[in-house]
Amino acid sequence: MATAAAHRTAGTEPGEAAHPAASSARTAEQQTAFDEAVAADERIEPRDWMPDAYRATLVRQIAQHAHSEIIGMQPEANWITRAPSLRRKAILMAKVQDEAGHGLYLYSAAETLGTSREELLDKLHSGRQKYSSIFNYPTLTWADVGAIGWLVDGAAITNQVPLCRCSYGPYARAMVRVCKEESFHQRQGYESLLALSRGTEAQHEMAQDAVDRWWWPSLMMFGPPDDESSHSEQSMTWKIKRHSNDELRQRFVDICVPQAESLGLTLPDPDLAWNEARGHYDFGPIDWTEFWDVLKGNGPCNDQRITQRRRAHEEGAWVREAAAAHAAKHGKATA
Ligand code: BYC
Repeated sequence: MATAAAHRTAGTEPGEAAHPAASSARTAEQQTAFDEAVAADERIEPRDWMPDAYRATLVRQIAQHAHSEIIGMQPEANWITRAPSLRRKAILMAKVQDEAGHGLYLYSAAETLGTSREELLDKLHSGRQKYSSIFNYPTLTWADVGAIGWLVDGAAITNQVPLCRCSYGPYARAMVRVCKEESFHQRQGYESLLALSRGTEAQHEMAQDAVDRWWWPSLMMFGPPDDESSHSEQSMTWKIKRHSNDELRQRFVDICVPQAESLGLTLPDPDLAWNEARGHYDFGPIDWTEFWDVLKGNGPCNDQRITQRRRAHEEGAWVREAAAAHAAKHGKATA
């Protein structure tokens, strides 16, 4: 808790006059305490006072993140029934289940900001909130499951490890567990791709084709370039984000190039080259028109993903009702 905790706690003190001047002085004090806590790298907790825009930004980002986790189950679940062995099937089922768990941690984190899960899901289903662009691409072959693990989970970890130090406590803590699981996912994707790459010629080609299709969309996951990122500057001041989109994208490229070499696969970018002066790999231009188009709903699978999500929600209504009835009955019995 911050040294200035007393000022940060939300609400009016008992007996405090609701006079406009007194109230605006109190808000200024709370704002100062909030700024000091962020500057001192302390965590902001649900009961602490926070600016409305900080709360709204967190709800937007955490909701988008939670939605990505549960929509991300779809392209992978597509291959559960066709996994090439019982071992691969068991691993994939566990991974898809983990993504549902990540969604739950994140919806819970968003609920601490005073917004209900129903409201967030309603906004997802009606297109008022987004999910990650990456999940609007299809999983065409078994190798796509490996490519998602290696590249998509790899990009997710690169983005999410700094979020473990996010200024908002519940989000930061949820990220710690998510990152541990994501790093396991990344390794299993790498191992699965390696097996294909070292397999028959056809398997090697399948792995290469998957990497060719997932590479550029994975780079887009980090969001638009810094000069087009509307939220980055403010989110970095609030220490919600610790690094800019371009910084994290570069970090990811630097990690992937040697990994691709070890896999015996190539990355589909003729401009990839080590730049001694920068100490980083240079890479070619990203097709941002494609990114914005996918965000507008025109990606290959946008309609399919949201239709399937709405259907799953409707078909699961009886489970939610049964759980609520059980909780009410149990509550009565306890009383
Ligand atoms: N996709 O100002 P910017 C996973 C939007 S789950 C869609 O840079 P910000 C996994 C952005 O919302 C991966 N939209 O935004 C799951 C904004 O639009 P609005 C999900 C995007 O928030 C299952 C506009 O573009 N990870 O890995 O500062 C299986 C301007 O952008 C995207 C997270 O959600 C995108 N890629 O930065 C396997 C991580 N990028 O809202 C794996 C948490 C940008 O103004 N989120 N937009 O209409 C973040 O770190 C940040 O929100 C972002 C974007 C870096 C993604």
